Amino acid sequence: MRHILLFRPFFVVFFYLAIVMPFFSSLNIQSGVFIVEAQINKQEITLTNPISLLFENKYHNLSEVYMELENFNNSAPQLIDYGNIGSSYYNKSIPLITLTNEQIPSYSKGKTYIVAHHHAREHCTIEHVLRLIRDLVNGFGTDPQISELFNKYIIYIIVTLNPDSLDIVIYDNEWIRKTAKPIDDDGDGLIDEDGPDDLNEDDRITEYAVRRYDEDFWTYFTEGIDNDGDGKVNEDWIGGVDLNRNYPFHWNDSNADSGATSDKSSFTYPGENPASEKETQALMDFASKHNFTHALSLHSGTNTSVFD
Ligand SMILES: [Ca+2]
Ligand SMILES: [Ca+2]
Ligand SMILES: [Ca+2]
Ligand SMILES: [Ca+2]
Ligand SMILES: [Zn+2]
Repeated sequence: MRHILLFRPFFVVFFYLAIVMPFFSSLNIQSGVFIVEAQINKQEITLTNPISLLFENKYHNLSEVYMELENFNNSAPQLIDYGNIGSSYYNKSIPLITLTNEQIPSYSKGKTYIVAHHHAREHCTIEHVLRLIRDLVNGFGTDPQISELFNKYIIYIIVTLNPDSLDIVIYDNEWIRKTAKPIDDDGDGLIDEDGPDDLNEDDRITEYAVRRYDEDFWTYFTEGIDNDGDGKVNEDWIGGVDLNRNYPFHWNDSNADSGATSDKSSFTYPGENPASEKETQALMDFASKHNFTHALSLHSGTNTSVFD
């Protein structure tokens, strides 16, 4: 990096003398690289400062997530782009926020992406990136390190890769992990017919563990009844596929840490085929379009950073 910075002025001068000046003089246009730099300095970036969350003290549902991103984008359009990388099984937008100082050309900027919320119940990662966007934007122009991030890098943030699942996990079943795509987990011809039930009406699905006196392991159950009378309880929840097991890399590989299973009711069911899910394909297409130097995939459950 230090090399590049050292030599860049020479390169710019060379570039200007050898290519830009002849090009523009041939067009008889009084412009060039240095004029562009001057324009950057003249323009002011105006922010509704500081930007803040519309829904500060609650977990966001999906429409609230979209409202936050719209509001961010309107508050700092010169630092934020709001788009999507595609759509989910139920055609919900998979939202993409792009952070950079848009007044500085992007051709030399390093690119990083952060993806949140593969797993439904790990939606605190959405809360994390919403606050990350807010704090980065608010730090621009006051915090030198954050300003440098905006000037030299482009940070892409996929706010939820699994938008279909968010309202289900907030309003219905806080334990779901996979996508909301309807799948017949137990092969009885009915789809998603027997998920957990809030029997004591406390607005939660209680999970409990049972251990027999002669066993040394615990078995976990979720609150519910046999909704379809097949003798099994909670055997076919809403959804779905484990998006984080659906990538082609070591897909359904019993030798990989992620393991293998064809059990559709498993929390780690990897789907029918590698990259079978729209959401997986959207992220792969997005990643292949850019030359990313870093990528972060956010999950929750343990306080761990895993580097590859
Ligand atoms: Ca079924
Ligand atoms: Ca199901
Ligand atoms: Ca049942
Ligand atoms: Ca059943
Ligand atoms: Zn996860």
